[in-house]
Amino acid sequence: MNPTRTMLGLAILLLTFASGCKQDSDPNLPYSGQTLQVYNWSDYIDKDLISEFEKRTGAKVNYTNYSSDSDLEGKLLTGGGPYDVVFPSDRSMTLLVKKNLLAELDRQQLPNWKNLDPKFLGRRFDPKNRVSVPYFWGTVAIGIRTDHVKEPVQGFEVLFDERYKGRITMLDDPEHVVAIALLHLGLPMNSTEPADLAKAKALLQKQAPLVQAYTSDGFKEKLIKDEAWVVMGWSGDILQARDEEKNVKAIVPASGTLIWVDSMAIPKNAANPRLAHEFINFLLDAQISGRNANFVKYASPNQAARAHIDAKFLNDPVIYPPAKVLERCQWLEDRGPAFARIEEIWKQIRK
Ligand code: N2P
Repeated sequence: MNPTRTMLGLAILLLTFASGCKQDSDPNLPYSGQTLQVYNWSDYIDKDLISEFEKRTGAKVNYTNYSSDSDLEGKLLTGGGPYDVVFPSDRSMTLLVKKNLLAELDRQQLPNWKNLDPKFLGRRFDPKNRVSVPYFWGTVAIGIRTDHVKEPVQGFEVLFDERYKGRITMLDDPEHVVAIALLHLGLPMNSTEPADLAKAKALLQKQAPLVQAYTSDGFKEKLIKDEAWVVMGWSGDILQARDEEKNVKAIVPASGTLIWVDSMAIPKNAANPRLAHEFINFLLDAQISGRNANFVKYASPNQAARAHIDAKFLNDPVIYPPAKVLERCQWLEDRGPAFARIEEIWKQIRK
């Protein structure tokens, strides 16, 4: 065998090996070689923060997304993942607490807890915050393309306007869609009364031919690309679209809408709860949390982060609606077995 060629082969092998090693984290970092499984809503973090966390800790973050409460609930109820950190909505929290699927938090490992605004602690779904840490809050809002929708939009009426046939998108979420139909009809948003639900169903069935898509993670792109002109979406995602396309406008109906808060939580079957605490604590850091809020454009429950949030966002009524609008907003409740009635409506609309 030609010795020069053997040497060359060896050198290439060594180089490949060395460059492979370079990608590994510094072994002196505290979590080097460990992996964190994070399962979050789509478009709901400044991705740079993930690499920042990896750089600081040496851990590798395996970051995956979902786009509805039921995706997350389905995974956790069947032992999926396992995930180390998840982001349930207030409505999901009720179920996950009831099913005892979340791990008790260790506040000793969360020194940045002190940054949280007490107003957002002690919610009904977890009165002592044993298992949940507030992440962001927001509303269900309307996004429009002002280059197509010329008349003033007050509230949800535009979602049912025949002129926008084929250009309307709704969230892919039975509870949210039925709630908004009830609100639009002036009925109690959490009603399970068969008569109220029948009216909501009739309205949504009439609307169905106008709807281009039921999507919870696609409306942002559709607005930007001018495929959709009227969307029912999450407030921050619509603002993310507005950032990229000046013809996008976000509207929070002055008559009130659905308000929500999402939490960070650690599932009971998490493989690395210690690193999960580290990640949650990192996201609670005032500066990190401020950076994150500037990116996602949702409202922050982190008081200390406010110093790092751009004034234009703190003063944006779509992100922080004025008190008189907030007092007209409502939280989604766990309807228990009556949820079946909502699922039944959904089946009819989506058939
Ligand atoms: C983020 C969606 C926010 C989730 N893209 C609403 N709970």
